[in-house]
Amino acid sequence: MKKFKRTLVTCALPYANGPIHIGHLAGVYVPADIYVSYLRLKGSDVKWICGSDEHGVPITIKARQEGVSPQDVVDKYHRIIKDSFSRFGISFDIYSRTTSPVHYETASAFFRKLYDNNEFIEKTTGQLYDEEAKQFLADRYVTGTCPHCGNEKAYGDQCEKCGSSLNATDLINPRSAISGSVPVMRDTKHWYLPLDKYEPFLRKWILDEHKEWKINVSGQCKSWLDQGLQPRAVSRDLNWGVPLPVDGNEGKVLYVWFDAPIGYISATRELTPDWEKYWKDPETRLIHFIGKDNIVFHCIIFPAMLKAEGSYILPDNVPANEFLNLEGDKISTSRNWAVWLHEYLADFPDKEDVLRYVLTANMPETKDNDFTWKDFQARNNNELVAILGNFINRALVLTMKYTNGKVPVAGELNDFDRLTIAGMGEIKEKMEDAIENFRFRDALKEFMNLARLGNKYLADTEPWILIKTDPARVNTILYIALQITANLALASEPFLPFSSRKIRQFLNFDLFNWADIGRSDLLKPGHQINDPELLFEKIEDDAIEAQVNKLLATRQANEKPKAAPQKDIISFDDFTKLDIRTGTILEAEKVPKTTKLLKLKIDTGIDVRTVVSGIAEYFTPEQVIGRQVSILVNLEPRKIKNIDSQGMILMAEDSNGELVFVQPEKVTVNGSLIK
Ligand code: B3M
Ligand code: ZN
Repeated sequence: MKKFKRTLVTCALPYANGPIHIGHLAGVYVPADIYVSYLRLKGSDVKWICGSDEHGVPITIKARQEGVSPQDVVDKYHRIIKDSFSRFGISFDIYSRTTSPVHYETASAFFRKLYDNNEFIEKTTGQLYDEEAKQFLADRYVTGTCPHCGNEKAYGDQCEKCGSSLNATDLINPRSAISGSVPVMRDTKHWYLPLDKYEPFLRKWILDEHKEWKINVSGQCKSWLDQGLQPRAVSRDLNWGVPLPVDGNEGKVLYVWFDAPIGYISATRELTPDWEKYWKDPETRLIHFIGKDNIVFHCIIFPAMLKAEGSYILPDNVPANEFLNLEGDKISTSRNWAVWLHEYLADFPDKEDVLRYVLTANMPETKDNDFTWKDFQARNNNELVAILGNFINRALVLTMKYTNGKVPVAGELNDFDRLTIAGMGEIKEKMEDAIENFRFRDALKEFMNLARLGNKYLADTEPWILIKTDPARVNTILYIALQITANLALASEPFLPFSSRKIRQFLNFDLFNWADIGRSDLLKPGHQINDPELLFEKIEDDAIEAQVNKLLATRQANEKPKAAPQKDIISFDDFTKLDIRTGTILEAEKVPKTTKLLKLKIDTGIDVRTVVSGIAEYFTPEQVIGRQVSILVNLEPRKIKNIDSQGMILMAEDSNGELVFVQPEKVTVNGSLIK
């Protein structure tokens, strides 16, 4: 593999429309943290970039749901995300955001350069438009059936089930995610990146020049390339995003997947004046850590953008992970089916490394995998406590007991001693190979083999027995056990940074180079260690039951259908136009040749009038005669099945679609004003 002078690592920019969950961590951020930490320990020149992805339709949908502005949404979740990453030890060099001024400037300039070089195809085409919401529907504003796999919940830009990237007009039976209505086609102009023009280059670059990429990544790229790449719109009719830097196009913004990857560049600009060294010098190795649903954007679209711009390097590897599921079900923000990082940190204080360990041990590196709370408890108790914690504790407690915490002088080493020391070096090589090839589960297993090596060494030499007869031999054994402990302090840093810090504190040791792993002279004779504490504690059943019950409650809540999203905000003046009164149903009969309609005669207190109401599937005429109801009396009269209907009675439709009357809690004089 080519030797590079420096490495630039990026992580997918999480949408700032919700917190971070374990799927994000296992898919993207923990693997990247292990990798960057390893490079730092080796003394490499590495920069690690991330930030919040703050544009795009998911943000505006969340804002609509919460009745706030998109900026309010991103400000809230940017803060939650950034804080939880930091508290979990995810050590980016910068965590920026795509509403930053530097990003707007960088993304606009990037687009403008391609525009000025006539890289884009300008096209006016029919786009889906919601006449109720008076808005074009792009990306997640429209859902429908995926033309490739039949998933009925595909989005306008992507199908999460088969990973296909889509244009909204590809969807079968599209529906507006805003009003639920069937969209119409309306012409609008957009700018398209001619991906087809870059197909030969991309095919050669990915399939010939990067055969080392993970098969799940190159496989997905190959299927897109084989389907034939189409020009892709990189602008949108939205009022939230980086404004299109072309005069006369107010109301148009850059497509979020055009601007977001440029966020890596703008964040690097914020981080260092040397940013061009990291983005334009071929001596830099660029690596994107992402989840599999982002492969097309990082291996096809962004590289095509970079190629078109002409001055940037391309990613050298994109080690995308697959998905992590939770208790056998897909993690879902909308269904709240997740273990949220900020909630985990609150429920399990000082156990950051337990989650890091379990997510690494279950990392979905080549196929989807599952997180269960039972497995979380088992790995903590049977591996972290029983193997790693047990060895560290025994080595340190025995040293406190037999040498008052001083590293003893070692006597003559025997074959077993030498074999054990050699084992440390072998394990180090296997860890390095695994990390450098993005196999973090294997790397963690090798790390734990280092702890197993220590446990075996103590079990086979039994210093607690020898102490009675051969204290000099015990000194040698403790000396080696302490060197293994120091090696574990170093080797644990990428995987378990919080524990690494604790072990170094116990050892009163702050050496910090990967190259020193494998050495058996890290702690010098006479060095004084500190009083040890337990590195891990058992997790009891009740803590796990509480988490499982929390998920069960979530599942039950999900089974209860959700209330429809709030409609657009109206003014008080709008509300005062409604004239709603109490009224009594005097007569009722079914409307012939219909199943849903009743013809009602209602005393409104103002007059007696006819109203046609769609309640026949829920009430018989007999059930409604004499009932007092709420009636909107100043609704424009409508002819329904040739009957003049003057007004509307108010019904409440629950989430099962059942209708119930909205009526005063006790009988009032007809015509009483409802306000
Ligand atoms: N915001 C993450 C996602 O698709 C997306 C990544 C952008 S990386 C430039 O969930
Ligand atoms: Zn699909």
